[in-house]
Amino acid sequence: VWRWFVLGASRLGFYDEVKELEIQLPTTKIRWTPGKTVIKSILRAVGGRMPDGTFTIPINSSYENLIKIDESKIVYGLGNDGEAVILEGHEFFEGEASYKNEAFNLVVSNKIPLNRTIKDARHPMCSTLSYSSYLPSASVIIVFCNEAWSVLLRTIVSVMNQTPDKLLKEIILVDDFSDHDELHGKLEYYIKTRLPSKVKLFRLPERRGLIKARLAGAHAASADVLVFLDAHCEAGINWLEPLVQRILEGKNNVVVPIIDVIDDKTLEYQYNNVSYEFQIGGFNWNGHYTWIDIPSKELDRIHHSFTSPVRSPTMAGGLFAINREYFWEIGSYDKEMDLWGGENLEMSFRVWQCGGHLETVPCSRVGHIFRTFHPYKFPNDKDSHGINTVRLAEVWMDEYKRLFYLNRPDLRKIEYGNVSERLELRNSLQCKSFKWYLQNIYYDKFISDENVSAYGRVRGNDNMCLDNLQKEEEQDAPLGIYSCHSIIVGTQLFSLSLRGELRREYACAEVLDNNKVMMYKCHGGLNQKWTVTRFGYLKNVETELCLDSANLKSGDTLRVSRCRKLPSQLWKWDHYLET
Ligand code: LR7
Ligand code: MN
Repeated sequence: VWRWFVLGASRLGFYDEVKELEIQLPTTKIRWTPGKTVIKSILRAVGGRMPDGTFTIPINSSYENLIKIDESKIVYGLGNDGEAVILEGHEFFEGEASYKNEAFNLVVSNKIPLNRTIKDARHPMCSTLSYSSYLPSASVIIVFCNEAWSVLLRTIVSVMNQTPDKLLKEIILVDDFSDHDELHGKLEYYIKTRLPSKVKLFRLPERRGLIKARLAGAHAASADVLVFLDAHCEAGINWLEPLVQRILEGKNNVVVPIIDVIDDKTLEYQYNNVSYEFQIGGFNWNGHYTWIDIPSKELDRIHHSFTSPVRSPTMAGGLFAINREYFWEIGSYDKEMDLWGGENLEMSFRVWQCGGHLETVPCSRVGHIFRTFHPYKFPNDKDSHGINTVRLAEVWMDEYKRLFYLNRPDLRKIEYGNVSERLELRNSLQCKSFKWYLQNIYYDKFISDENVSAYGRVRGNDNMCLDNLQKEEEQDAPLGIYSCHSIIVGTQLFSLSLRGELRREYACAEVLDNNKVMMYKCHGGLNQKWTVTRFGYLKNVETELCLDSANLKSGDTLRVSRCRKLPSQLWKWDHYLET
């Protein structure tokens, strides 16, 4: 039981064994119920700890005081130019502890001024571009759920500082039912006293997820263009102009900035100022977004320019700009999608298939704190990403949804609601097929069961199958062996391409000097070529050795050895295709 002593508040006096406490301060109302530690931290911040374990709060505590306390933690100039901040002493440990709640170092963020400077991360050619004098205006929409104060505020302040006043019609904040206390009265107070009136705050009456929150923001918005940002971003130099310029050039251009990394531990603004190379959006057949290199055909199309918009098969989802009318015409979002995930691929496929363009605009850059976990809860542990992805697969992927389900057999029978409205939308917009999208937009995407001679599980001796051993696809990982699963699951899905690759989505099997077999990024080299012989061998063309499971147990790495008709060298695929 905590005991609270409120200085100067004779009306409240000294409490012992408090079950519930409500303190009415001049501008604030603090409610505390046992077990609610958030409030304790506010009291601790405002008041001081007494030797007997009680706390004191000066009665004139107010949002103003709370904000003054925040401001007193800021170190002028710290983190300027996007530089890394490294903590020492007790702050180091506090920072580490904050990471566990926020998925980034909040102590660092609290010390960095909200208006810190960042370097110009753009390619030097970008500063030679000029933009129309009739650029469309923007409503910047930022949704948040339990976002940390200083990071949310820095996002807002950086947008205001980096955007010409004339172009920035409004900043629309949508609170997705946060329960952090400081995001309530204190936020309203801050907006009223510190920010211009074009910053508007809306609140959802219940937790609805980022998709519905963005829809609410879009409904409230009135500028020519909608710009969506996550609530932990920092805008770069001239970030908005090239985005809205591109939308001025074509109403159906949906555009994304280069998303730079703000380091989650030091808040360093990181960018590549050597080659200025960047990646664009792809997807994995398991339904997840991924970064991919720009295909050489696309680089040729833009004549290897550093400033031209690059066609992107998909977008990450959090940071993009779209003409406001076009947003509604093209079907906004699937409003049945819950919480988090999938809406970015849904919009990407929809935009391309229904006649729009999705592009990365390299002269626009925005930093984003990439977090390694979600600092908010998913009610009932709902797999919203999985379910949302099923919805988009059912609506947009046609027969190619088979590859998604092949990788996610667990989602085959999941309850995903009704998609008839979205199918009607697809119909009324007369959108093209997913096959068209794969042939014309994501033309270098590997399709596990097309242009292959075999695919599925690759079964060897003793019911053992080839397996990626859960090692991440894009990393160099061993080709493993594991007991065959009863159905094809992602880790055991392999293809033998017509080019002779023994491969998965990105990685191809190749032989090392020590005869071990590793999965490396496919490069078309001879050591990644394999043939299937009449007996069922998998023979590596360069070494003329055969894949062999002799003396291996579940979880081991495969090897090759001299081909000699051993049972451990025979491999049977689930499916063989006519070639
Ligand atoms: O239930 C929620 N309600 C919310 O309001 C969950 C989240 N949110 C808010 C949250 O506070 C944040 O401002 O929504 C925003 C995005 O959530 P994040 O930051 O937890 O998402 P993310 O950055 O991990 O994930 C990416 O994919 C998401 C899929 O639904 C969204 O599209 C995110 O906007 C998107 N972020 C980016 O594209 C930034 C680049 C990262 C990458 C790749
Ligand atoms: Mn994010």
